Amino acid sequence: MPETATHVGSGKVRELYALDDERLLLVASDRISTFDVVLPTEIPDKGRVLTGLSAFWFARTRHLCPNHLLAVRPDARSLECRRLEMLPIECVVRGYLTGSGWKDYQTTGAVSGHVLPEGLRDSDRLAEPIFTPATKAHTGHDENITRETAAELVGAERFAEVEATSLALYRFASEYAADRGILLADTKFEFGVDDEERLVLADEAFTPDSSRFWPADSYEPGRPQASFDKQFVRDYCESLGWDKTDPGPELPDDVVTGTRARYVEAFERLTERSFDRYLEDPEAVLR
Ligand code: Q0Z
Repeated sequence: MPETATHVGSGKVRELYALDDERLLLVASDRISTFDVVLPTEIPDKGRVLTGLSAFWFARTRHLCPNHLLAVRPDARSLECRRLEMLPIECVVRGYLTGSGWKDYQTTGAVSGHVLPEGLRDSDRLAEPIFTPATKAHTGHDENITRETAAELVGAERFAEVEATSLALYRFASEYAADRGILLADTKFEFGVDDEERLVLADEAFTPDSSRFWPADSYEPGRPQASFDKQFVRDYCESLGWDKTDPGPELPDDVVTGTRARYVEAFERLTERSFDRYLEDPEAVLR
């Protein structure tokens, strides 16, 4: 009998289904967002690239933290996962100062309570990666919170554990990616807790939707960096003078093709596997 999946949630570009009491199905669509708006044009295989990358990183970081991954489905865009009790914070690690971290630093000299040296520029590399937790906003933007506030939300002991684990995961993946020409400027994790109270990495891991991917060869601090995956889309949207409110513009074929190629390039550089091979045998990315 074919199993039934109950829709339980939607992200901007992903869907979540319950398979049973213990298992979820996380499905990555080919939708793309820019300037916080989901565009009407899809990028073919984007969801498969993100699912494959996430699965790859879950497999390769198991020595640092257990994770929720149970299986990659044959469609190459769906992950079967263990259902967990999720922690109510976003766990962000920043190795470079940009985005909301750069914004907070300019206003206050600090990010999530980490007081940083004076004189830093947009996109500067930090001397050490910092853990900058954020709230889970259901509407609008996540807001950076202090480590103290995060510790109140999850408990001091659990906080110490998610901070240390997040930093270890970031150090591992950012070093690996940098060796392959991709800077992971920052990344966002979500953790859950299993029925034995063990901390488990959940959601997605080191995808271009949960991390900033920058091409290492054009990195130049002092300005915003080109995005490894979305830069053609951003440049095209900027060229239109679109006001960045919904609905966004349709993308022309050359922007779609170029963007798909960048996603596939990120997959192939990081996994050192052919993307076509991934589509033929998705679970091979775990080995
Ligand atoms: C993840 C999300 C998405 C909408 C809940 N293993 C898990 N156990 C329990 N809950 C979750 C997970 Cl991953 C969980 N989200 C984020 C993902 C669509 C929301 F694809 N929400």
